[in-house]
Amino acid sequence: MVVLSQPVEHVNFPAIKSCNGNSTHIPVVDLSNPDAKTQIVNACQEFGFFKVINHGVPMEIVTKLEAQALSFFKQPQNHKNKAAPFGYGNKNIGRKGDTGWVEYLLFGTDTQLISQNSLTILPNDFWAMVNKYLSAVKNLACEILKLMAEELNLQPKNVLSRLLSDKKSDSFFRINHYPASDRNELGFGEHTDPQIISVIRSNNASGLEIALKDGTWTQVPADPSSFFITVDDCLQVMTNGRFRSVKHRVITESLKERLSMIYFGGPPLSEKIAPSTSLMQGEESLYKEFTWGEYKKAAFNTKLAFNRISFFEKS
Ligand code: GA4
Repeated sequence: MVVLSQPVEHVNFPAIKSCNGNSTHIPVVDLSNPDAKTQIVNACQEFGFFKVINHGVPMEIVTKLEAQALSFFKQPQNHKNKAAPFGYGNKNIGRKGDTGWVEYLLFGTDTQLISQNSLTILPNDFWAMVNKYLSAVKNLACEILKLMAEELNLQPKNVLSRLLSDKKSDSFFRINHYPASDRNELGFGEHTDPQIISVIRSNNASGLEIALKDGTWTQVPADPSSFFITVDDCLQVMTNGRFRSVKHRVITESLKERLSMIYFGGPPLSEKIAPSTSLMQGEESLYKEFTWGEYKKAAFNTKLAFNRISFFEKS
């Protein structure tokens, strides 16, 4: 008999069909390969998504943080609810009524204030590990953005990575826990991420699916030792549509709990986002210029599945 760690409440959760069996080859970028930058750009154009191996992030940090997160999610519901002011959420996503078979912790990457105030619920050890993890994945994201800029001939080389390494970078971190269930569940509905790039790491439970260029969905096989990268809305705009912000969703594998940790690399709020002039070479800009603050405000007031880039497309 399988004992589920969470009470099963299926109210308002319709049965869901995953794209089972439909799996395409997901591009893999080996960061130790001298061709990595070409592989990255090709993957961003074709898929807006790729897996990274030989990434240099110590697995010890990853597994320790994962264990701490799981021990938090195993706490009684009334204890976890006390973490709501510090980013805990259960089944509700965003402000517009979206729901999913997921509980999560979501906070800005500047964790100093929140960690000081939440110590009775989320211990010091947890925050120390979050900070180690964030510094490692931010470095990884910056390395990838540098390689991208190099391959696209953008100057200076840090033109993309500086947006994340800036002290004022508005980046987020999310730990999603999808409890085991007796059936497949819609864990996190289809959406694109609004930021520049996101770095995803999950345990050995599959569930992540991405939409291909032709609109069909494909499963992403789990690989706990690798990271997955998504191209987000701002990067689609900065490349004038060369890169695609990838639509993705999570449909849980039944009977296996899934834990994923996602770093959303965003620019400072005042940063102007527009297609890079050196990429345009005579072509028309597809988008109106905006600041990340303006985009974020508009984006966070939409339903999850909404095409947010459409607000800023030139007609
Ligand atoms: C999707 C990517 C990140 O998880 C997130 C999400 C955010 C939230 O959970 O508050 C949003 C969603 C995400 C985009 C549209 C709005 C805002 C939920 C939602 C319905 C943290 C983010 O940056 O944008």
